[in-house]
Amino acid sequence: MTKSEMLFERAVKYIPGGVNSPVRAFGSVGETPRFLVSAKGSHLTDADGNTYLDYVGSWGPMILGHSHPVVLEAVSEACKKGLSFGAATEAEVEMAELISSIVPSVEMVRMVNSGTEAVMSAIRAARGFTGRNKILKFAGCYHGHSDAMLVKAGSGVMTAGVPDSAGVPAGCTEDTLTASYNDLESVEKLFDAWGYEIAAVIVEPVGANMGVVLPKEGFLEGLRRICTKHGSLLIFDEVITGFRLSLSGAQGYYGIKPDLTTFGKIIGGGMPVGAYGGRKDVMEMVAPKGPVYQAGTLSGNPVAMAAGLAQIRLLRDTPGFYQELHRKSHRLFTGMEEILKEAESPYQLNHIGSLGCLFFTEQPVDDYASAKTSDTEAFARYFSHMLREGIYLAPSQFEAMFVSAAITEEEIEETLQAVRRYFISQ
Ligand code: KE4
Repeated sequence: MTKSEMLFERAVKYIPGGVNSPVRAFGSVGETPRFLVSAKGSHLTDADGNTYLDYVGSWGPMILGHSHPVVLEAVSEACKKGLSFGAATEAEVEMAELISSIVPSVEMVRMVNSGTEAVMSAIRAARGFTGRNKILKFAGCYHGHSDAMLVKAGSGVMTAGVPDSAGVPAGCTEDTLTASYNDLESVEKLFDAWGYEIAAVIVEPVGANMGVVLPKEGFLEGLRRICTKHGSLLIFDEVITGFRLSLSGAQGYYGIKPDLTTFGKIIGGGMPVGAYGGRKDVMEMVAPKGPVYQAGTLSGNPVAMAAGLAQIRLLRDTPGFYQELHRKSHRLFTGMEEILKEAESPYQLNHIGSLGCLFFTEQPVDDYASAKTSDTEAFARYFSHMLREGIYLAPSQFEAMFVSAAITEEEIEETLQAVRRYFISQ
């Protein structure tokens, strides 16, 4: 038995499914989860000493690569002053000022501890501000695991093939409306029926939890127009795209101004951090300023702030960071497309910036229904091949490849050779 197998055997006795988050279980790819022991730059090392090129990056946070010395130093210095105070600190002010200076739509921001918490709180603020209850989401988008969002959710919910979750009373989801991604008509229909009862529309501006699905021309602009017309708030869930698609996320990339934005992952530099923010008039509804209650013992934790501040400042201050990241990512994804073409493979590759997804389906993927036509068994075979080639991909068809700045040109070529060995010299 490998050490990972032994550890997994122990883990399943005390942790549901042996993991602390379902997508890590490798369930849909029929492999034993690799128990990792360390990570540096673009590389992971597992308990058996195997090393991998990392295209998961802890599901997004590690955009700089792992164990960046500047981030580690910042965390180490913060630790020496104490781990948590449960009181106001300068670091939280610096983080709020930094986010507001980078993301123009964010006039005020509240730190929380996860993307789930950010979304849950943003929705509460939207309902408190508008006095309305309905929330419109899109099938295949994943916004964390708060009850109201577990309706046709993506990510691990989609991987498990369970459209919704057990344990969520109908009362928690009866105000959640679901439309089809990239289908403005499906949104208009729901607004025709519920218009002035809809508090907010929440959307991943680039879908990355049903695999990667890009917004069609006019889709995001249409959501902005419809929300403004009905006095509903537009919430961009930028937990994945935030600080990744550009320094100011998808909203900066596409030039759309949401009313609220949720953040996670990159904002914490690898530590547990989420945030929600946006219009001042909405955010001033949040306690203790306003009547919308939200709180958290470790919100704005000084060590987590140190990691997040160090990472975001590096993203802001490194000349040409995004151009270089996108240039390398483009080489990877277009190289994969060339291999698929040479192999006369019908599979689809969606990509934007440093996000990409190879769908094992013959039809273009632009929403939940088309993503679901993917052959997850075929994906599992590809996943296992790449794992044996030392390439660590997300263990699900319905997740993204996350390219980090630490990946080198040579490592991209190595990756393309591994893809080639799968599709051409099979
Ligand atoms: P967390 O609560 O996992 O920090 O964030 C929830 C969340 C919210 N919004 C978006 C757009 C997200 O992608 C996520 C979490 N993403 C998944 C990966 N697809 C996290 C991985 C996991 O669940 O372990």
